Amino acid sequence: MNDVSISGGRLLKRIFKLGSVGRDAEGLTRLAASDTDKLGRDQLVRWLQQAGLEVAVDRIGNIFGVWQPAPTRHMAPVMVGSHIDTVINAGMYDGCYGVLAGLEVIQSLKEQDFEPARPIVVAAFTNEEGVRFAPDMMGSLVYAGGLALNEALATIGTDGSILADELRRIGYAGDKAPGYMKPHAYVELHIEQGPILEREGRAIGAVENLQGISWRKITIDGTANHAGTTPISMRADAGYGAARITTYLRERARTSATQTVATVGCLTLEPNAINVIPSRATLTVDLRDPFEHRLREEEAALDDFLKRLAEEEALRISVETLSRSSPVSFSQDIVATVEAAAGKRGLSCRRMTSGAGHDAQMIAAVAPTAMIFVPSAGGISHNPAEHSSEADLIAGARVLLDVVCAIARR
Ligand code: HGY
Ligand code: MN
Ligand code: MN
Repeated sequence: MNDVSISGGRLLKRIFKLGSVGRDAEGLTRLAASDTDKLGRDQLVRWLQQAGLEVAVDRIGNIFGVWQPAPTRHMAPVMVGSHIDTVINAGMYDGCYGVLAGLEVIQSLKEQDFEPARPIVVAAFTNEEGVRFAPDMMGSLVYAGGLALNEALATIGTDGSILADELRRIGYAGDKAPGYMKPHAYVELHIEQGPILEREGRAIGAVENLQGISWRKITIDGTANHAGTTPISMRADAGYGAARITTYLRERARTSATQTVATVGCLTLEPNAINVIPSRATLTVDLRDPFEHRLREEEAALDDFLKRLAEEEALRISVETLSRSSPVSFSQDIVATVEAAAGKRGLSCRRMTSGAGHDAQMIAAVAPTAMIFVPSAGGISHNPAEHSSEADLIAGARVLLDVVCAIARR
C-alpha cells in the first residue's frame, strides 16, 4: 500500500453529479456526440482543469487529463480511464466510475506530492457504447489503430447524423492525432455489470480476459399483405421471420453447453400497422463468447439458419456486420498487481472474464492492459437500477490507486 489516500467523498460526489447530467423524466441518456454527451464532457473537462491537469482532445473526440511532472515528460504514461457516454435510460456508474476514479487517483497523487516516474493520464474514450454510432468502443479502437480515423468520422448514426459533424457541433473534434500518446500501461476500473462478485461475496475482480463480440444487423424482406384475407400458407411475413430468429438464438444459447450469449436488442417492423403483414423487419444480433472458434461457430450456424428460414418462408434476408472483436487476454503482470493490491487491503479478489466489452480490450493492442471490477448489485447494468455500494466504489478506487503507484514507481 502507499501513504497517498484518495478522497472517497469527492469521488462519490462527482459520480452522483455526473449521473445527473443528461437526465430527464425518461432517465439518464448521454448517447455519443449528443447534446447531453456534450454536457457530460464539459463537466468532466471542468473537473480536469480544477485538478490542474493538461486537457487534450484528439480528432475522434477522446478526452485526456494529463499530469506530467517535468522530469517525466519524455516517458510513456500510465493511463487510466473508461468512457462517459451511456446507453439509453442508463445507470450512472457504467464507464463514469472508471473515469472519475482515475481522475481522483491522479488528483490525490498530485495533491499529496507523489513523484511519479512517468506521466499519469486519465482518458474518457468516445462512443464506447456504440448505441448511436457502431461499432462500440469506437474511440479506443481508433486510438489503438484498429479503425481508420476517417472511416470512423464518416460513420452514420441510427438517427442519420454523421459522427464528424456531431463532434464538431458539440465542440469535441480535437486536434490531437489518435494514438499520439502511447501508454506504458492501461488500467481500467469498471463495475462488473454481472452477478459473479456479489454472488461470491468478493470485493474485487482482477479481470484477465474479455470475451469476443459479434454485432450484426439483419434485414428481412417479405411481402406486405392484408392481415385478414391472406391465408397463412401464402404469407411472406417478415415479422414472423424476426420472431423465428429471436427464438432460434435464445434456444440455441440456452441449450448449448458453452458460455455463448445471444441478444436481439433492436427490432423494427414496417409498415408497423396492426392489419398489415410486415413487409420488412430489421433487427440486431449481439453474439458473445470467450472463445474465438466458438463465436465463429455461432456466426456460421446463424448464417445456415437464415438460409433455411429464407427458403421456408419466401423471405429475402441480408446481414450487415456492425462490429466484430475477438476475445482479448490482459497483462498477467498487471492482473497480479491488482490481486496483490487487493490482498494488501484485505479485499477478497478473484480472477475473472469480462462479459461486457470495454475500451481496455482495444487499448490492449498497444499497451499492457488489465481491468479491475467492483460488484454490481443484483448483477444489473444498462438499466437505471444499476448500483454499486459506496464502500465497494471506494475500495475499487483505492486498488486502482495502488496499482497505478506500483506501475508509476517502476
Ligand atoms: O456492449 C458492451 O458490452 C459495452 O457496454 N459497450
Ligand atoms: Mn462500460
Ligand atoms: Mn456499457
